[in-house]
Amino acid sequence: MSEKQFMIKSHVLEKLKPEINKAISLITQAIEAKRPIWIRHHSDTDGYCAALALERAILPLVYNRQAKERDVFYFYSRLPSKAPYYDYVDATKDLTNFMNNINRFEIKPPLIIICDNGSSEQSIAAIKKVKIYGAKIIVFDHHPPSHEITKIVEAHVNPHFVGSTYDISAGMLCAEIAKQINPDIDQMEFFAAVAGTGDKVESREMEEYVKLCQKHSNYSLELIKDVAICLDYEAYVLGYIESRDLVNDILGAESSKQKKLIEIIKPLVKESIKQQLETNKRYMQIEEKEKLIVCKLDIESTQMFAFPPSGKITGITQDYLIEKYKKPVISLGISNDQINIRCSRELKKFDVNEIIKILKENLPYAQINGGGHRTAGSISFVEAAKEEVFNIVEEYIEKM
Ligand SMILES: [Mn+2]
Repeated sequence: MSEKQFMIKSHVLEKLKPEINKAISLITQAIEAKRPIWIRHHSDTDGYCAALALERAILPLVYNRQAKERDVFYFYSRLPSKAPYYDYVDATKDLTNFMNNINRFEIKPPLIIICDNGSSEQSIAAIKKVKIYGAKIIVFDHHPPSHEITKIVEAHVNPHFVGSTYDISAGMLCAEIAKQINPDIDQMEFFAAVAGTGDKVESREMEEYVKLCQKHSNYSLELIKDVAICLDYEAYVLGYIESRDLVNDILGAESSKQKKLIEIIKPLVKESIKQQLETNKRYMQIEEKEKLIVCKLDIESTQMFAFPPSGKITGITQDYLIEKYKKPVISLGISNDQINIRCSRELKKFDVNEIIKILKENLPYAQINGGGHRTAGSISFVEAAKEEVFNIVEEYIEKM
């Protein structure tokens, strides 16, 4: 295993190698032993790329182990999760479904692979619950991780553990892992580039994947961006549905279908984002400070449809303001029981997870929840605490 090369050169990937190898051997052992493999993934572009990369690698190997084609159905499953963690409700559904299979068909409990979520504390109860019934767990994530998770899962791969906070997204990581599981698959550099684009990764690693794509005549920069936004939109449309063919075709399993799908989806996305930006520009409140711009947007009164969702509405504003002012921006999308936050990465001291910690300490009655990355995340609370939460967030921003 150790002689296998990654698609790109990266110190982060090299340092992750022992844990990656551990995860890969668990996956290949599961396939050999006819242990079902269930993939759970965040339902955004990065999460889909991560899960579909693994699916491309794993599914043919699962087929090879089955005498009858229809049996594959019992040995492989992939489902998106809307929550940014392994949701307790999703885990309970998984548990119910795999126990039904075990009781009916006498098969083993699954190896559950959680992609682009699963690293944070909020996943602990869900993971412990499915483990009581014999499931094994692998987590591939790039959100700030909890060491508790490492103690309860079979393998936990997360770049934070080797000192990298935002160089490699879950999709980039899983594209590499998929290629090592099954070297026969192609398109993995493309999956990695689309994933990184979806999660706005700006790293040397990201540049390498884009460079690899440019060597390939079919993967233009425009296609990478188009697929990233189309996948994001379809993720919202699909919700909890798998839709294997559709998402695979958007990623280019069948390129003629990919082209037709992009032709339909891209104008829909562009139009809804354009309309939302017009609304945001009119109703956002801008405060120009010495070193930064602070933008407040009331989501409750500016959101028309479910797409773009509140996080994305905030992101649209953020992108627009960075472009306009050429200095660091903090955007707050404010709902009655939630604040979405986007912050320029130059503001090194800013950390959404730190704000959450402060809020929890100061407002123990507000049911503070949330998380995400350092500069992009959300905080939820009981509606009654809106003013108090907002004051503390403002105080925190004052210190930047
Ligand atoms: Mn991600």
